[in-house]
Amino acid sequence: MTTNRTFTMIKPDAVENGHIGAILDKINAGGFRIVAMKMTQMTKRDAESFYAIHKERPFFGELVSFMTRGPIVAAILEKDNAVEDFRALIGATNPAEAAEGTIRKLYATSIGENAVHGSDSDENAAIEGAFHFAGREMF
Ligand code: 3AN
Repeated sequence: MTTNRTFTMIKPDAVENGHIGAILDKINAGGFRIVAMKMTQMTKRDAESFYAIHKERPFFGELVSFMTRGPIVAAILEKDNAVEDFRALIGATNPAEAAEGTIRKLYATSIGENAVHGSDSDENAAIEGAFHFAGREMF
């Protein structure tokens, strides 16, 4: 089943570099409605749990320390075909391979510090959204 929601995080690098506003502009211009949003900081335990699927990957430790080093902006976004359209808007994982005009091309610095997260499936969008937000925080 396809749902119309995805989950995103503006990651610590983009927050540190002052790109929250520019990234939210791209999200609005891309036709996404913001269903839920907050600035927060993940604990080590949060990040290890959120990225548990990557725990055997060589970059797992680096990923956890990066994602916990400062605040993030977490949000749930709504649009028809949200997961796929948002991944197109953010661009490839590696900014060097990301298409012109994508959020990662514009604001990411490396494959590890790549400015934004976007869910890779409807199932993960629901899991990741519920990880960060209670039902009463979704509008
Ligand atoms: P995406 O975020 O595009 O779905 P994934 O799911 O393959 O990419 O990776 C999750 C996160 O892990 C990435 N956003 C990035 O921060 C980090 N990551 C992925 N590949 C590498 C790598 N080769 N070296 C360091 N960090 C990586």
